[in-house]
Amino acid sequence: MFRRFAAVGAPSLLLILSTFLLVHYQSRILYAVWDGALPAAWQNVIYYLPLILAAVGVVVGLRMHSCGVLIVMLTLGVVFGMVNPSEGVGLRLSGKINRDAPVFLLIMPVNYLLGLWTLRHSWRSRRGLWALISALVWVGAITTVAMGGSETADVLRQVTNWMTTLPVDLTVLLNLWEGALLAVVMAAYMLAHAVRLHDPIAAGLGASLIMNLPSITRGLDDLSMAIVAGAAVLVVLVGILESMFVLAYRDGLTGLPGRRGLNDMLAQLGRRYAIAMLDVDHFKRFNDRFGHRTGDDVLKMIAARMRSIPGGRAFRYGGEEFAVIFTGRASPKAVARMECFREGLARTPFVIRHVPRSNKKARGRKTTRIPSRPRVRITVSIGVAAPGKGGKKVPEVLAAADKALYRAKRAGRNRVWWHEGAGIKKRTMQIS
Ligand code: GH3
Ligand code: MG
Ligand code: MG
Repeated sequence: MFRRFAAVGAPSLLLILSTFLLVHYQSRILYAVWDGALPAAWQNVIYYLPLILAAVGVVVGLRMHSCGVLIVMLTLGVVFGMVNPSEGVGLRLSGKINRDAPVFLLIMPVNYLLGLWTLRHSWRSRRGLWALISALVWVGAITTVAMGGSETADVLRQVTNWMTTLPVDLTVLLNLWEGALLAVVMAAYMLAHAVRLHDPIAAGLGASLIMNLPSITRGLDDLSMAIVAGAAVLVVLVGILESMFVLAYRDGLTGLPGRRGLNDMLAQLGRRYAIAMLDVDHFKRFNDRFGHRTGDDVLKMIAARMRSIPGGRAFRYGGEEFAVIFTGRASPKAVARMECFREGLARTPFVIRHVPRSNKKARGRKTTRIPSRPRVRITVSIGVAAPGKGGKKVPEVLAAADKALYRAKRAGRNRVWWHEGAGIKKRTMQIS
């Protein structure tokens, strides 16, 4: 659980922390640097930065076909773009919204939630289009009210009047601290969602919502506002980058790094390593009997167990084949550890929860009656190889591990075979 949280939430947490520290101390540090070093025109760039980043985010959202990203980026761009400058510097689209107006409380949590729910929907789908229109109408309505009266009190009064016409009393949301609390609760919901679904974009959204807190609860000067706004956009972009990394390197079913990750690691290996290739025994037969979904569960279970092989890094090689790389001091122990893994797996029966009724092959076989929650023994065959004294190259070691695996299959499956040293004459030893 902690590893999952660290994987999806660490970049966001770091950004939150550094932004808050920067906002707390920036006046002294940044102004001191600027005063001597930067020409005035460049100083202004930072005020434009949130809008530039939000525009990049809109382009990324369009490219990803993600309605959620589009909603959040447009919301951040419009709201921060319209905030009133306190010292008359920097970019504001219209400069109409008071910086302490309740727009943040009303717009951000609602639109972020819409964004979270439509992250995987195209803005051209029906649900996506409705969410996008609702988000924009919501931003438009609240900013129009906020722009109608320049005083915060006026805005609050107008919105409160409108809210009292509703069947539920929502006016408590307009109090700064209760509103901020709502934003924190929603951010926690987004982080929980991120950890559960391993979704770094949701983590970015939660973090971004927290970034808005200083704008909600305290009056910020222009520079702090620009930093907070920039960070609120940036943390979502970091989440998107992280999710692209996950897409490129992680296998979607098992969560293990895939072929690309394996190739990267193989390219970085030193002199001492061992490669184990693992293949599930008779898996086609298993799929035919219990269905592909249950087959997928088996692959997930094997991957979860492989994660805890000591000293080894597991990869999904493809299909029902996996690879484990041992480096440095762990490599001489590779065979023993793979043998231990094989034995443990074979000893633990796999309980099948859903026996497919519609599986024609399972039904057609009249002689094999399947009990309601059958326990099945899953076994794997493993081939291990190391460069040995001859100093074989990585492709040769990979081929040797593959060959050892083939021999393990031919010898009857559910066993580990080991192939070491240079040249084909070297003995292939059966360990189990
Ligand atoms: P052997 O013991 O010789 O390895 O026999 P096998 O049946 O495991 O080998 P074979 O190569 O004939 O079949 C591999 C099967 O693995 C076929 C395919 O349906 C299944 N498979 C590959 N990838 C997946 C997957 O992602 N999910 C599921 N459920 N099955 C998969
Ligand atoms: Mg295979
Ligand atoms: Mg197989």
